[in-house]
Amino acid sequence: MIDFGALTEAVGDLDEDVMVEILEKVMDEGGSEAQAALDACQKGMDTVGSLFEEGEYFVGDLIYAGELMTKAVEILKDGLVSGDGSGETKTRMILCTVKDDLHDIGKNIVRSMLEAAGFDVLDLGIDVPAEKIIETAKAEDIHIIGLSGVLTLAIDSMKNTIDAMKDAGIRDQVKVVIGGAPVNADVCVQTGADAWASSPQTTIDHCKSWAAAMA
Ligand code: B12
Repeated sequence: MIDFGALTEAVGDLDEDVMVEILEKVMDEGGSEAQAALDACQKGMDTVGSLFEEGEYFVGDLIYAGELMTKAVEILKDGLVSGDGSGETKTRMILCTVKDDLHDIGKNIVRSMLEAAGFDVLDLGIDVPAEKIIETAKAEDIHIIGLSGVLTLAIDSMKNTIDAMKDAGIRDQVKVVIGGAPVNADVCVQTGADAWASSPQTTIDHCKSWAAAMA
């Protein structure tokens, strides 16, 4: 029996030893609870964020929390990914963190899971300006774009990016899915994206249905 509350607490307390111990137990038991464990870790990151806002934690703690989350994904990876894309022609897509935002842990998780689901993901990295995304989509003939952002100001960057796609005349030819902590249905409407997701699985579902319609 996995104690997910203790896992959330360990991440919130930045207690690497306890976190690793619980995650290894999840994998020793076959990894079927890997997604639930990831969700528990993500809740722990919310605690870290709140303690940062309250002045209890500092930027160094955020950096360490990021390293913990990366480690958590490394341990859980085999339980998170359900590969079914091998052998098929892979749909290429772009994924990146939008301009002015440097957070990439969530994006990297989404990338790993999209790849496992059979997508060929062109990861443009962090703090990516609209021009680079548009240039790449045109040059590589890409029709699915995932935009990630964790800061509130990332919402503006997402909107600006999608507006720039309209100005460049490619908006009708691409599907855009957005994600990250501040993203919800309202933000989806506000930015003009086609879809939004808060979990990698929902992201995969959107991208798969678009890829099927484009095939
Ligand atoms: C770790 C962290 C950092 C690390 C990031 C390391 C890294 N390599 O990413 C570092 C130290 C660099 C950092 C820096 C800063 N941070 Co910071 N950070 C965090 C923290 C604690 C965790 C973020 C995280 O990784 N969460 C875990 C991941 C897995 O969750 P996720 O990103 O939401 O991803 C999931 C889903 O959203 C979805 N998803 C993600 N991407 C995508 C994309 C698509 C297309 C789809 C469909 C789905 C999807 O799937 C993922 C998996 O389930 C958050 C607090 C929090 N609760 O989020 C603060 C937080 C985001 N940071 C914050 C701040 C203020 C900062 C700084 C300004 C601090 C400073 N004074 O310097 C800088 C900003 C730098 C910048 N310009 O971006 C604030 C943002 C406030 C705001 N509302 O804008 C937060 C909320 C903390 C807080 N409560 O104050 N940070």
